[in-house]
Amino acid sequence: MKYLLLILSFFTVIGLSGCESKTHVGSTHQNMNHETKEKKDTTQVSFSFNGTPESNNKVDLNIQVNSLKGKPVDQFELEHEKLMHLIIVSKDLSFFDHLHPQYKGKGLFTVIPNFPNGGEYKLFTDFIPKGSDKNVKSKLVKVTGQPAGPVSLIPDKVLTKVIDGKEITLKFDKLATDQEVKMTYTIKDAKTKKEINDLQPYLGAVGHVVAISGDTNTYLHVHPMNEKSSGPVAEFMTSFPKKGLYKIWGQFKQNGNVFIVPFIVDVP
Ligand SMILES: [Cu+2]
Repeated sequence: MKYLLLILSFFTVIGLSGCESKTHVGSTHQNMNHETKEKKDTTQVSFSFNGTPESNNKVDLNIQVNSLKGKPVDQFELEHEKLMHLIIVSKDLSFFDHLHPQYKGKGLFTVIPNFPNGGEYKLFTDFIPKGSDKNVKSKLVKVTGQPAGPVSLIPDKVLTKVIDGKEITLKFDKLATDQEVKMTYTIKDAKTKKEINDLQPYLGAVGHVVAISGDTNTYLHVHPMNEKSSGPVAEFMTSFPKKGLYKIWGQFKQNGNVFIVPFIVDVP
């Protein structure tokens, strides 16, 4: 066990020195060609519902985290104020939710997700078992109920949006795969165009960003470089492992309200 921990901490050091950014790459593909950035998963996770998941019907979701040998993992480290983060998206990425399941002990987390429609959803969970590295696990689930009309993924021509009275602009220093890409959000008041500088920490940082590829196989959970900022700028570094469409959700907080800013980009 000691040796395993030694090996794991060795990988952690390598992982951090090889990649300065706070990007976490997870993928449902086992044979990704990104071993250098891919963190080693040390757990197996099972997702189960107490009943049939159905739109607009409350059913508990259980997420059980076990070691690779099948024993419950019972200690976790806080990651941005929470023991577990759960991202739920519809298969077409039109729906997004970010939840924090409650820890019940012995590796079991529970949460009541809200599925607005029937159809397929992908769940992504990330967590850090104590003494280990960040693990990312995902699961595709079918939800019964009236399906929503399909929404196709069309890249935004202009990366500026007005949400909750705020005008948010996203800029990339470049859009390319396999290299560090800097993403800069600038947030202004939509009416007065004044820069907003009273953003509140959301989960201990100025903002959070999740990016998911159009095929839902790639999941990036990115934390800001300027965590302590209160606006108007929030900067993130990430790396897109493959080309194609991504939907990117930025989450920020002002006046006690979290607002979500979605953009769709095509990474050449
Ligand atoms: Cu979270």
